[in-house]
Amino acid sequence: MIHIDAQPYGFTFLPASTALIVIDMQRDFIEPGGFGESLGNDVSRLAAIVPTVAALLDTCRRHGIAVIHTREAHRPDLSDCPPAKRGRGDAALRIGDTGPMGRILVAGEPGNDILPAVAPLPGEIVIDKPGKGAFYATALGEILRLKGITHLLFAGVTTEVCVQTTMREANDRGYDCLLVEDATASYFPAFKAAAIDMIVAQGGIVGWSAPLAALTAALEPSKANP
Ligand code: TIU
Repeated sequence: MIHIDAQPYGFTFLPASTALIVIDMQRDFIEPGGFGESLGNDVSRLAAIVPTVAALLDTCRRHGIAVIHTREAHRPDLSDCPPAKRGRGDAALRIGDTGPMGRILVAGEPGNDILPAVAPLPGEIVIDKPGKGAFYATALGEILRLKGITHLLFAGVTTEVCVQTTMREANDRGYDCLLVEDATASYFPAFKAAAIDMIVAQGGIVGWSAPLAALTAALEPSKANP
């Protein structure tokens, strides 16, 4: 058993029954010209976590923790994009419109790719999801069940939208969930802080939170205490 020093109390898991879910580390959210910027956000803040997510991926891969990536991605014909989602707000570029990185939030377009620094390795599962939560209208639940996964680690963007929505979906499905707090980011720092507070409040009503260093110290104690 691995024990992580976490909020609101220790998080205990077995690597063989744990998966890392990396949420939506896509150009559409992290680079100018994509969906995130079309919503009026300053996307520069999100790029800061890329090295931490890359280090988290490396740690999990070396310790036999399954890695699953998600992308917020719609079919080219937008048949899986509710009109209410496409119509929300007053964006100049909407989902499906053509921007500098191709069609906004559409599968297969350059902007929909995961950033090379945190790209999936061959054999790692990639879930395309039409919603904010990764369980809605995807095979994620079935894939986790078949793999015998009971514990989930979360990273990616944005903390209070797709990451928190997926953690809440997972929590209701009976998974123990830990947010790697420096491997997630929001366009709004106050929202990230509030999301973490909400997750760990009330004895971990949604789950746990800890920095990557706490996970690394637990998995590689000899490196933490040379
Ligand atoms: N807008 C925003 O903060 N996020 C999203 O629309 N999707 C994800 O969080 N991936």
